[in-house]
Amino acid sequence: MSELLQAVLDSDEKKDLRILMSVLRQSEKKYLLRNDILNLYGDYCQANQISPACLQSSNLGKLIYYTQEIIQDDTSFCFIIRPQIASQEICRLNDDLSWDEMSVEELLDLRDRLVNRYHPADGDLFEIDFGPFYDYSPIIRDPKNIGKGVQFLNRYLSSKLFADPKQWLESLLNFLRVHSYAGNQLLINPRIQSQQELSTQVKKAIAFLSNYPDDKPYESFQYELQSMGFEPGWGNTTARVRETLEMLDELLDSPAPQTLEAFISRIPMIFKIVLVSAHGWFGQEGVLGRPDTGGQVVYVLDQAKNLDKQLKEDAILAGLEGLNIETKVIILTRLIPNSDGTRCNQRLEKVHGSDNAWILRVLLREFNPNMTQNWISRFEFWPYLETFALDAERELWTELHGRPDLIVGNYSDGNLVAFLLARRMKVTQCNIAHALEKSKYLFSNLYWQDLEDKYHFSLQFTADLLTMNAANFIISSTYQEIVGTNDSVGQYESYKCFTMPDLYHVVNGIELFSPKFNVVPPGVNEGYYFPYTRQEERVKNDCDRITEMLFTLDDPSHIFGHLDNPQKIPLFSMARLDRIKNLTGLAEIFGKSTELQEHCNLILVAGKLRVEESGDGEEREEIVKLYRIIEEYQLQGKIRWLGVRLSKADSGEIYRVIADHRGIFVQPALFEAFGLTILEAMISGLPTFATQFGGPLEIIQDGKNGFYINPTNHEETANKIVKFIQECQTNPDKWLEISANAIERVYSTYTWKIHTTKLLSLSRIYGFWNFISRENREDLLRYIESLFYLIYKPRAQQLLEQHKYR
Ligand code: UDP
Ligand code: LCN
Repeated sequence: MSELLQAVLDSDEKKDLRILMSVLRQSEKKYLLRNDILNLYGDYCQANQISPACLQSSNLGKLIYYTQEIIQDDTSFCFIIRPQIASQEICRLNDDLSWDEMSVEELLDLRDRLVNRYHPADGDLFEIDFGPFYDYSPIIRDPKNIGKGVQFLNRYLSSKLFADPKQWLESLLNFLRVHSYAGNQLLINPRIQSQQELSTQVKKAIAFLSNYPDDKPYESFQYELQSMGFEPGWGNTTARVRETLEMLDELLDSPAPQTLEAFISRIPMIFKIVLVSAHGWFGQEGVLGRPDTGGQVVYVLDQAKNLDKQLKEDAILAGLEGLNIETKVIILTRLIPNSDGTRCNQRLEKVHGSDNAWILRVLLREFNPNMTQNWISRFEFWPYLETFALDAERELWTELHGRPDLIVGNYSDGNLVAFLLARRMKVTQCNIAHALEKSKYLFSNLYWQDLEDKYHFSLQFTADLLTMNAANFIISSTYQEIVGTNDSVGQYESYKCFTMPDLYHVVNGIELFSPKFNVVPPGVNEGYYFPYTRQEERVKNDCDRITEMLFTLDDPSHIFGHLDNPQKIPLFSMARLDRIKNLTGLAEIFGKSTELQEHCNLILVAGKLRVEESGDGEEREEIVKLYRIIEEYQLQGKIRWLGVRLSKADSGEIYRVIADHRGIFVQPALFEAFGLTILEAMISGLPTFATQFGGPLEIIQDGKNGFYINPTNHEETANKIVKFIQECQTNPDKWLEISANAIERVYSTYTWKIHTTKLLSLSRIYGFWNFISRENREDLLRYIESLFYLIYKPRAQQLLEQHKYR
């Protein structure tokens, strides 16, 4: 029942709806998306002299505001209404203004009909439905708690412990029993056989420890504890061991969610982690900015370094030093023999600045060397993943001398490999999407057949469905990555129901209310990116070199353009040169605004300068477009375009040099899943104007520590920047204020320390959850396997056939 629609029909706005429907009938578009609907409504308001403000107040306005899509049928309209985050109503509104609810199945059929892909005579299309598999698992109720899965799970588990202590404490006891390292039993030994004994012995151990000073090392009372039933893993000092035992004591007596979380987070069960980042160029130098090679590489490397540190700290705190525990992090990626000057052809490479974090590169099997010896676009990578996972498994056993304790997948391809490995090795699986392509490309599923040659979305979306459901837990960088905002659909949400005409219908692709979702944003590498004001940490020579490179250096092989007046305010942006990043859009915004040109120069670090040097289709198109815009708006003398590969240190210094010049960072993407450059710019102290489409909405608080822009509205974006520049002219403190707030925002909310502590805590809690609910997941995993073998694999093999002839 749609209250929004009914409210219009029950009021005198019913006649307005009728008029709007006739306007809709005249529209050429049969399928209207939210932007089309708002534009059409705007035109309708103007024609009927209605104030557009009624979008918030009138019944019809509200209905329009919450309608995501309208599809025209012969005698009706289908309204897809999203009255609140993560919910959907599908209504068929007939020409006589009667209406009824439509099922998801009917909606998917209608969409197929719209693209002439509906063939009922041939029988039904295969339906994918993950819904029933979530029936047994706990579900969050309030949408605002989506993404706080672990908090919910802790509450749920502790209430179970409370309500049915006999069964749940037995599970906890069994869980404590299973931990060991290299044959050494951890936590408890067979002297403790029952819940009752556990409770008694915990109290006894606490009493025993109360006689010792807090800082007495564990080794000095290890044997006494052992005789009571306790093995290493409780802590490294009296205080730490006692604290952990007290948590358990409290949990056994009166379980509370915070105690459960704190206790499970201390269990020594994660020593070895595999991070899968399968595609592209994964390296530490000379790879950033290449096609498909951006934030994910930065994220995974920083995460690996920080996990390496944290694992070590945790093992020491748990009192395991005496066991010579080896903690290790492996980044698993592909080996690229023709490595174009990078180290991507090396099998093993140590992560700089880490103790025991490594990049392990595994060769793809040689199907057609023209493909497998070279870089392969992420859109073409699908056929190689299964054999890559099989070969990688062998190498991981060798490198780790056993199985890892956690496997984290990155991006659709890495998540598929993580799923295959986790299933085979029986390990907890975590997914990180970084960016799901489905919502980046308009109608990517409806017209998948037309896009298949270029993008192979049928493989990617199938892989996404399998892995997001298989994962024990999913980390997202923002809340809206999961379920969007009040007026936009989330990336994961877009997998809830959709059609892949002629292939399958997804009637329930993911449970958004599942506690598996957790928002854990990344941090920024504070060794490279830090405020411009920290002069003592900056190297003068580097600063001078970068200043010259940005503003004056003449190097036609890597730098295009010279500045007539290098003193103007630098408007700076840095991104891979792909369509969605929209650097060409920024050049257009700049080109169209004489005011911006009057005050600023535009400086871009992006991709390559010459089409013939690029092997990527989108990059080539963007290069051509950027030159065209420079020509069209006569931007010579006002723009510098640097096609350079920067070291991390240089990319950090670039932001600071721009800040020295009181510059501005602009991130104009048409959609940005998160946006690490925004964190980098902000921590350096740059006032940042970033796209309102995607993650930046959560990073920046508009007007306080940065600004939102709508990069599709060129005039508005230019005006917003000009307004800020004018404010800074009348009040020079304005720049300093935003700059200081930006720095504060990153340090308070986006650090790798926060990220890794949370990630490891999640891994343990989901590991515990996985342990006590394992048998319940087997049916789901079998379903997923069937989809993998019956849908994914044959399609991957078809693509491999095509690759044979390249
Ligand atoms: N980057 C770079 N050189 C370039 C382009 C990008 O060093 O020419 C780095 C940038 O500093 C950031 C990352 O690549 O660390 C891009 O991450 P972001 O999340 O902003 O975007 P993505 O490329 O992942 O979509
Ligand atoms: C991929 C993206 O597109 C960016 O928005 C993210 O910041 C990056 O991955 C790291 O997660």
